[in-house]
Amino acid sequence: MMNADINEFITNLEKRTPGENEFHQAVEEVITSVWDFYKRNPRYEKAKILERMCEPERVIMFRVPWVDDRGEVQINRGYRVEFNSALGPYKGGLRFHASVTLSILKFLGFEQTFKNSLTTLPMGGGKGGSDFSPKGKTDGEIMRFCQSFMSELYRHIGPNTDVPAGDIGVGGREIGYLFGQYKRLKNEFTGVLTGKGLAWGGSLIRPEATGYGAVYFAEHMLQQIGKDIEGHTFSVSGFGNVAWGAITKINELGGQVVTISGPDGYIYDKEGIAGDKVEYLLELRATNNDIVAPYADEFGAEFHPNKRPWEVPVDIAMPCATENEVNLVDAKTLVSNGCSLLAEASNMGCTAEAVDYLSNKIDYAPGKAVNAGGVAVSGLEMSQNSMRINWPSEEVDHRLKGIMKNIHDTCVTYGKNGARVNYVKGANVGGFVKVAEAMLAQGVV
Ligand code: 2IT
Repeated sequence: MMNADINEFITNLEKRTPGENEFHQAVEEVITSVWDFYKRNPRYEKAKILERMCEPERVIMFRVPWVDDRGEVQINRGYRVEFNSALGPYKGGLRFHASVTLSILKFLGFEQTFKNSLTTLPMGGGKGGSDFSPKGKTDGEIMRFCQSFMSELYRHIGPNTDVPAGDIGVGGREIGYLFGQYKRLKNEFTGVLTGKGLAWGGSLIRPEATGYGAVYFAEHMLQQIGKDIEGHTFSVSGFGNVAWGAITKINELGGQVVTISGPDGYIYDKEGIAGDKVEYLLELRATNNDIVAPYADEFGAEFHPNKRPWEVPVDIAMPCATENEVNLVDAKTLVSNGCSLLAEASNMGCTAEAVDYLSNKIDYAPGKAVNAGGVAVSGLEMSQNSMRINWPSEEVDHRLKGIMKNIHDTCVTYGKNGARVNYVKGANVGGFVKVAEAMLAQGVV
């Protein structure tokens, strides 16, 4: 039940930001979690910390013109939402996908602020991207798009100002083209982007970090209730970078993954997705077709067109694709089929109704805690760039493990509820406190 004050806050937000539904959804979840804590600290309210947190410090929107392979002029829209710099330079990914709108990037930038705070590394929150769809584009088209995008973005970012990275549709190849154009325009070789190639400033474990970190987090959730990864079945959605990293680590720890998915439907592989099948995901992604169906032909698995993997009975679910990919019906199906834990590796992977249902029924943790390993290793990439050194993979993985444990501990500290942990409250309050204190200390800015 929403209390009247929260209702009023959200109504005001909706008036100021009409139509930004995903942003409203992300704000409502955080506000509801932190409200009691906020009210107990009148200093926060007096300084209007929540109102300020909900207004991005800066939003940049720009035209991205480019020429396709047929010589036709194409126009996309580029964005960078610089949400909150209380804890450090703006930090967060770039998403290239047809569904990108200001609302999507504001929800992501807002979430990123609390996520980055949870990592304990000095990073503010930001997000950017474009409605450009890499689907079906050639390498040359992607390069020209990235160059045009950076020709505007470069004046707003910098290693001490704003450090973008990848997200959906932006991987190593795109970061390379973006970095090349930044370097050319600025005549500076700096750590202005993360997710770089190993030979030119990237960090070991960054590609794996989001998925590995999510599985480390799920492992802590399981340990909290006296269980383990080993011997459990998992459903995973998506087939991109996050799914790949999660599946690799689940296999390593003795779990079995039986699903992946794409916009075209889902794969059910009863034998388990392991070995060569996991590496095949990288090939599938490199085709730029954004379909998962070819996996079924390649390995003789079931393909279920236009459906989501949540109807398959499993012990543990890990959404690794995109926002609102688990709705209330999916959540009920998962639980009635015996699923006892859902660790969200996608950002806001569950709808608000699904979150309400799941957090009362099973162990559920939100993306801002579960997937923070990705941006955490980006933070470590920034540190290595500043020191001009490269840590070995064991060092990075060791730090990643420590950070994920720490985030889990923070969730327990702020979310403990009898024998159980309310991970939504734990992550939101835990992320909020540091940002709020830093904002108070820095005055009305
Ligand atoms: O959602 C995320 O945390 C990311 N896409 C990674 C951001 C980053 O700066 O590495």
